[in-house]
Amino acid sequence: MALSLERSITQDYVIELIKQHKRMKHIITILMLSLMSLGYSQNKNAKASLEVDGVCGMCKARIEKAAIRTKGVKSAVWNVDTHELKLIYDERKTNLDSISKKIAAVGHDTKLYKATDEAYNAVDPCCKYRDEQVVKDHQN
Ligand SMILES: [Cu+2]
Repeated sequence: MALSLERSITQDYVIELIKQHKRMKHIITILMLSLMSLGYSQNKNAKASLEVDGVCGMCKARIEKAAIRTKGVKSAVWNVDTHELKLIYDERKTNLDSISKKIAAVGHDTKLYKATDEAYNAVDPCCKYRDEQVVKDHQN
């Protein structure tokens, strides 16, 4: 009597363990699948370009520094003639919106965000890209 009771407890326990094991396998499969789909949809080295206003080498340094300091940005190269900022960034960590905000915060207008007057006023006099005369001075 005692023996058969013991056996059935052990059997129940084993059955429960197997059930749990199956459930765990199921959960792990779902987790793996969702992680894989995340990995496919989010690029670690996404490439994009963003229009950023500026006029000179100092602007270039300021724009690129602000972009690079944004977490997830791996490369930032701004072209003074085309105003194009070429970016390589980790999509899991940042996006164009966040990068644009960081650049606007140091005084440079982007296609997505305009710098506040306060931020714009803080840039050096030679960098006043909203001033037509300053822009002209840089064209020769
Ligand atoms: Cu400048």
